[in-house]
Amino acid sequence: MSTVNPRQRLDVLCQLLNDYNHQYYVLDNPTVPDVEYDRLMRELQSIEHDNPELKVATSPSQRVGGEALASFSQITHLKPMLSLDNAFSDDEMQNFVRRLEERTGRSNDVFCCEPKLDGLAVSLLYVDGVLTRAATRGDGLVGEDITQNVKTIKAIPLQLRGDDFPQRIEIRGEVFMPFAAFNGINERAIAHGEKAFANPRNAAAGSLRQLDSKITASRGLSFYAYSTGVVELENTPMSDHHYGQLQQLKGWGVPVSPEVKQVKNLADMIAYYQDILNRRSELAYEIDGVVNKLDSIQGQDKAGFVAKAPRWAIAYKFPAQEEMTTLLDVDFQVGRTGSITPVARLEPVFVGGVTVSNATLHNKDEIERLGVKIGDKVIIRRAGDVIPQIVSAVVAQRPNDTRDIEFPSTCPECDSAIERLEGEAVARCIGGLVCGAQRKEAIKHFSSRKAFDIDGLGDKLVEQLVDEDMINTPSDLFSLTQEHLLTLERMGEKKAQKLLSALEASKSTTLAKFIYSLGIREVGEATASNLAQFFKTLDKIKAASVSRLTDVDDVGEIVAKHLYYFLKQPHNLAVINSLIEAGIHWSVIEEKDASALPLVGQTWVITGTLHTMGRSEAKEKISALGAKVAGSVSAKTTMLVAGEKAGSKLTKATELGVKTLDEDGLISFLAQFE
Ligand code: I6G
Repeated sequence: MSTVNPRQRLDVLCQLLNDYNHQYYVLDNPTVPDVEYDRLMRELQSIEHDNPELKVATSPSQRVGGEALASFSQITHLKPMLSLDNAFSDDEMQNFVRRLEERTGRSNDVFCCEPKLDGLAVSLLYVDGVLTRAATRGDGLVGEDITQNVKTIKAIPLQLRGDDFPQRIEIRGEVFMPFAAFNGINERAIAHGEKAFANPRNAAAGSLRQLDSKITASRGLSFYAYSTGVVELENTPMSDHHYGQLQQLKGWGVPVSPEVKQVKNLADMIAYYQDILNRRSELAYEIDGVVNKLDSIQGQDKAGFVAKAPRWAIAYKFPAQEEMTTLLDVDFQVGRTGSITPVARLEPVFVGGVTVSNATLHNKDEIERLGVKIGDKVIIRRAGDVIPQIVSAVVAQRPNDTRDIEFPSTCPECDSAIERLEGEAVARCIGGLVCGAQRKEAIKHFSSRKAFDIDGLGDKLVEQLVDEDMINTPSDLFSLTQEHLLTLERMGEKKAQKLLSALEASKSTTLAKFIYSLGIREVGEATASNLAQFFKTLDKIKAASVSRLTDVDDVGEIVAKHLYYFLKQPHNLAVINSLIEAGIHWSVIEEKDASALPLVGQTWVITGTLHTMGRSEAKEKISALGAKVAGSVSAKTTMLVAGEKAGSKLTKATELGVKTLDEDGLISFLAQFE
């Protein structure tokens, strides 16, 4: 039997874990799934636990955090950490270039541009390649010692790579929290009735300033370097250009933004700003502008500094994404599943390029957390495509005549009771289909594109039909006649005929779409498709127990219970039966030898717009080849189909190293099986 030498195994593990981090954070090319990284980390920790004398300061096990501190000590920066001047228009950028040229007497200089991350500036000191000290910016002269916390950030190397780095080098950059980590933390906080972070910057700051570094370790922080501070060169000359220095940092294993670009002149800087602004919502992290720097270090020295900012750099800021306005009122909306959502009605305000007059207040806990009252001045925030949020109430400017927000005790639509189950943040109307709002939402969902896709049946028409008592359930749609429709306002013969034809055409569907269209809680497209593939018939799904339902991919205990109870309710069964009586049908799913299908065992995800076949068709084709089609990207995803305007899923897939196919790629891929 061969015995593994712990020293040798420890070296191998350290090397592997450092390489995996480097591939992920610096080369943007992950090679192993998280589970494998975690397994190797546990093995390393176990060897270090049994052989404490082998543990070194640069061990990747430092990433998990250590003993909590009583307080942070202070660190005086070796060189002040400056701030940046801002520009808010092309004219201000033009002034920046003009002043710079006047000052340096140089023209035709190259600039270096990169996104301005909305995080926290930190200074990292490496001595002989080892991360020795890390500090916050503080007031620019004195910061806090956050070495233990920074060591938990996987993007930051504990040891520089190669052997040509300076003996002492201070690296400066931004610690930030990617949206994926931010959303996860906030979703968990809200679900547990805890305080959510207002934005990724606050979340990054709160996570970095934790006395217990284990908390920092759990927060998914990341880092990009943007400059050097003090450098003691020894025999390693740093590049005489900023861009070149960033490439050197990258070579030593320090992550640098992949968006860094050298440009020739003012027009290029403005074009760069526009390009990044256009792609802002595709980035995996929050930015608030771009930073432009004179690329030549000699030129920078000539330009010098004014007050606390360099004359050779400027932040060209994006239009504000936060604005102040007044909370006029709060309405309570009832969703398809009875969820009651407070919606803030606001004095219209222009934020980040659009006029906002509504914002979500999520739930009762959130209203209490914000301590907001009707009539208050509030700060509104809009980030990417996220629904506008109220960040805070401006209590200092509270008028005398504000009113408390009263959460209703009965449904504002149907007066049924409202219940809030234990452990849930959401309150719900228990009225089911008795509730007009739920009826409307259920029918809108039923006729939506991914469900029955009924052309000409828009939200307004559904509301009209329900308000006129012409339909109560989705199955009533199929009893509509030309005479009924013609009694509606703004309904002509042609329009009525078109709608009736669309209803007729929609009768031929698939079992997956049928299940999805029923609007069962937590049963999205992917789950509906998995259920159809697994059970093959509706009768088998109806007969399945909760435990049998959990045998289906993606179906956990909660989803199984929602399904089970939905399919036991007599009024739901009545709707299903009348739909089938109205002629809804789907083709029989054949019992194929599933193990013989080419994509069996694979998990695919589809995102973005697919112009040729549409997402539903793509999904059916991929499922028919044996793959599971899931709704979210994880390390287990085999392939991401990324159509046009693919957003966060594509970013995540890239981060995780998941393979991707664009629409053309998918079409050629599927062609081989036709
Ligand atoms: O606060 C900053 C953010 C980004 C910076 C900065 C930066 O470069 C991309 N660069 C400098 C030189 C300074 N602050 C002082």
